[in-house]
Amino acid sequence: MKTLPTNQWTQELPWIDRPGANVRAYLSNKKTAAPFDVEQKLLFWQENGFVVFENAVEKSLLDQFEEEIEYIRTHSHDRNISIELQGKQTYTRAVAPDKLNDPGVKFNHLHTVSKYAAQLSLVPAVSQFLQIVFEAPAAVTQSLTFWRGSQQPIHIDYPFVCRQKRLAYIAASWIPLEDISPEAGPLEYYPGAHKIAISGFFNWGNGDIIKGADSMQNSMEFAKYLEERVKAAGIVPVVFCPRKGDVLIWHGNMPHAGTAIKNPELTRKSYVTHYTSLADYPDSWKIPSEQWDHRSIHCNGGYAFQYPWTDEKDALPSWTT
Ligand SMILES: O=C(O)CCC(=O)C(=O)O
Repeated sequence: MKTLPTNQWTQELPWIDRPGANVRAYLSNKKTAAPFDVEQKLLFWQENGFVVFENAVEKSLLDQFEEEIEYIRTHSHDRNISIELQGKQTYTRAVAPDKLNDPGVKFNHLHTVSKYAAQLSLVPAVSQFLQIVFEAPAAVTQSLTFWRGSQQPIHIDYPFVCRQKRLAYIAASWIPLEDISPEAGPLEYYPGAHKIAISGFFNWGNGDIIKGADSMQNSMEFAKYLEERVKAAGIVPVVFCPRKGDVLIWHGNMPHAGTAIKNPELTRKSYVTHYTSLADYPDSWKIPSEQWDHRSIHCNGGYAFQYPWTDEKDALPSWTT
């Protein structure tokens, strides 16, 4: 049997994932000022592959972000914002305005056009926590805004989100824009399953651990593989029903899924960000440093950049005023 080239993942791990990593010893040599118990959070992350910060996101920022989404809906043809509608990638200008009221609509990469979105990606708890994990500032690679539960099958992010220079330098945050009902198709995740001994490596075909356009295996086969792995390890998922103001951060190798929507009347408004470290941000996505002032957000130690292909005319009022 062919051995998978898993060193893409294992060769350059964040310090906390390296074999024998000792959080207490690591911290004894570092100055880490953060408004949370760094040691407790890091130990929990190392063991479980996620952390939750309660009441860590300003509600006024969440409200401003929601108002800006309302602005997109009412000015949908003024700007070309990337969206997903009924599973298809498209743009606001390409669809009839009333389609944007479809609760299934998903907004892509609002952190590149909305300052509120970028600030949500970089709330203090997340930026500061990831800076310690990555030993470098966190940099946003992508974001997704959901109005309803995704009902996505179980998956791990890195086979899909893999443009960062060192594959294992990846994490995500999940911010509810409202209190999440158990009936609304909440997110679920599998504590401890981020460990390679549990997740293993899925072979997408030809020994590849990343999904490509020509992969021989598909996402459903990946889901089946992960379901078997977590079941064999006796891991049961935690269904995440946070309150507005909370934030979850998960490890790049953490299996997670969108659960079934039990009440289709309910929204499940949420904002997801994927990160790498500034050192691992893809070169081809970089904008010239002289443009950083007006095309990036730097807050709480983290960075969110417009993409080089972002048309500045698409930026929303929060970005331009
Ligand atoms: O929010 C969800 O239901 C799933 C989000 C997700 O899986 C992701 O963005 O990687």
